[in-house]
Amino acid sequence: MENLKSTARANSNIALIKYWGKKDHKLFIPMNSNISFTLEGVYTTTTVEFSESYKEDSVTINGSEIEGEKKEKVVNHLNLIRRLAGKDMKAKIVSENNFPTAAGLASSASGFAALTIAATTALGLYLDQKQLSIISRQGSGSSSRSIAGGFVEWKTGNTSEESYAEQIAPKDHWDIRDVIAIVAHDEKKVSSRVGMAETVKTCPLYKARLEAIKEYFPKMKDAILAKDFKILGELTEHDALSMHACMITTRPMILYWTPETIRVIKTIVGWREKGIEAYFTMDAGPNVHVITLPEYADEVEKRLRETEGVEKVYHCRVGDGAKTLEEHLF
Ligand code: 2P0
Repeated sequence: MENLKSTARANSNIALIKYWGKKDHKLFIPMNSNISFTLEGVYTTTTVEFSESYKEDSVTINGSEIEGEKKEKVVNHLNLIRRLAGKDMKAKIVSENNFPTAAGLASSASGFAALTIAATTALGLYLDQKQLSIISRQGSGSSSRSIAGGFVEWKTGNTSEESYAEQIAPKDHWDIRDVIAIVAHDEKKVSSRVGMAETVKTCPLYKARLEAIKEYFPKMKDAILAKDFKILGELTEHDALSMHACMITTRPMILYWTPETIRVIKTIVGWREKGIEAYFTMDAGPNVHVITLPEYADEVEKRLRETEGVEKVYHCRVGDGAKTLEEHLF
């Protein structure tokens, strides 16, 4: 009996120029090219085993077997990989996030990147990073960026083959930090997938966002290559505000912020006026990611822990890309 098993680990990532909108919903091709850096230490580990003895796919995340829509996303992704490998065995999947799901950090980026690598490796598909990111992209867009380490660009494109993530600069190029302030841990009311589709359809500001990105995207890339932190920070904040402005002006509105989000944003602006080089960005949720330099990072971490409304703080460096591990979860 054929028995094929592999384990992979992928870090999460934080976008500096965000992905919020698809031009192809089936292929997950983003409206705009986007840029992130991979986050060291916030990761998903996943073991996949294909076997003739399994009658059904099973998916266990953080100790609980999942069903319904969440499972369907995983099974659809496995089907894509099974088709590529020409195999039809069912699989057992066990996955662990090293951060609590309740922490409010997105797990789809690290989760689908780890799943893509574990499942393709288990089925004996030997793929390069570009091919892995094209496959991962179709499970969850942002996961295409977590395949690579360091600073990463996910290109839009007109075909599936053109839309993949690749490294702009390795992690050793520049030591910058993401100090994450967790301010709330409710399950989000609007998923990114549904929310971004509504924004594309109904937001009157969305076209202007895409036009503006065309202009500042190359500037962000240059800032990373030239290690110009001021430009990187200003563009990061501006892009996050542009995305959230589009979310808020979607019908019906998508408002992820809480009063704590705004308190942290204003606090960071205040620190900056006093000489701490730190900039904020937020994803599809209320938590605030504070992008800063190593010389300020410990102070930023300490101050965030003391800030009212902040429940937990993670301090992340630029991380490595996804990789296979020898040790399995089962
Ligand atoms: C990003 N986000 O660039 C942006 C910022 C959320 C806000 O990528 O539909 O979970 O699975 O492709 O990847 C979240 O989107 O959505 C996301 P799907 P995904 O990080």
